[in-house]
Amino acid sequence: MDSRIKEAALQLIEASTVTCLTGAGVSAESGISTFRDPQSGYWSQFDPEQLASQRGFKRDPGLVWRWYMERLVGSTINAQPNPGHIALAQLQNRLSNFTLITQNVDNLHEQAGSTNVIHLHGNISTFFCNSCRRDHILSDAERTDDLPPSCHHCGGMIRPGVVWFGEQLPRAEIEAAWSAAQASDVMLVVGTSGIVYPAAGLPSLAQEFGAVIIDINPERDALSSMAEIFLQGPSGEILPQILDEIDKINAK
Ligand code: BJW
Ligand code: ZN
Repeated sequence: MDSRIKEAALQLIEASTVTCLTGAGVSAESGISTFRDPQSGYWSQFDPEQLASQRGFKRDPGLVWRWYMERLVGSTINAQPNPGHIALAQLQNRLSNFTLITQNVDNLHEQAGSTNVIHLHGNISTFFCNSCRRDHILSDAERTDDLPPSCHHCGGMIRPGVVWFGEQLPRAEIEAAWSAAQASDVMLVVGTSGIVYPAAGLPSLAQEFGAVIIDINPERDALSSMAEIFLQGPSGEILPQILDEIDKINAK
């Protein structure tokens, strides 16, 4: 493993443009459940279509609302950035042209100090009306309600500012992510199962355009097989080791 950490550090230092794509796994060590882990993942308790889709929201708005409010408290009030988030924020200062793209709806990258983060799937702390799409500021009382609040303008249901299955990703974010992937010399992929498109297509796009893929994940999967460097383990342990190695090389 040591030699692969060194190899990853060297690739990152030598790259002119580095892009990082993160998924739920980077926040797992902050106590936020991933989506597809069989023991603790959200999808082990619920059908994704039932919760993260228009159809699911219309069928049972209360269930979807309570699920998001529980996750809002878990990810914004109770969770802190872990050493993986902190190392990524430090990498931004060490490497040239570093772009961080996340599928996560928490704000832990920003809390760790990362800036200009591209959020492909939105943000769980923002809200808008599912009918007229106007923004909504959530009150404390609304957060603890069993049903979604009503829009002050049209009476429609308020929903979290996240991207559900079947919905378009925000155009500016996906275009920025696409450009960053195509320009990358190295793409660091951290804690994602690589199942959900279009985000899952970014590593292969970067590779087609010549990028070296470094994948960090405790589990082997399709992404680890296509990666030039696979670092098996939790990102909260591996990313700080890469950062240390970069600092050692730079100090020589
Ligand atoms: C660790 C760790 C540790 C654990 N350290 N790692 C092409 C082919 C097939 C289907 C499609 C396609 N293109 C589009 C689709 C349909 C669909 C899709 O992809 N479906 C697939 C399931 C097959 N995509 C969409 O619908 C997207 N929209 C779209 O494409 O629109 C196009 C359109 C065109 C025309 C009209 C209309 C639309 C939208 C996708 C939105 C995804 N939304 C969610 C919910 C967001 C809100 C919320 O948070 O509730 O986003 S789903 C969920 O999955 C969430 C995540 O961001 C996303 C990705 O999950 P992620 O991050 O990879 O998590 P996990 O749990 O899967 O993996 C965690 C990983 O961490 C694992 O590998 C662990 O091993 C690892 N790990 N501990 C490091 N300590
Ligand atoms: Zn409205």
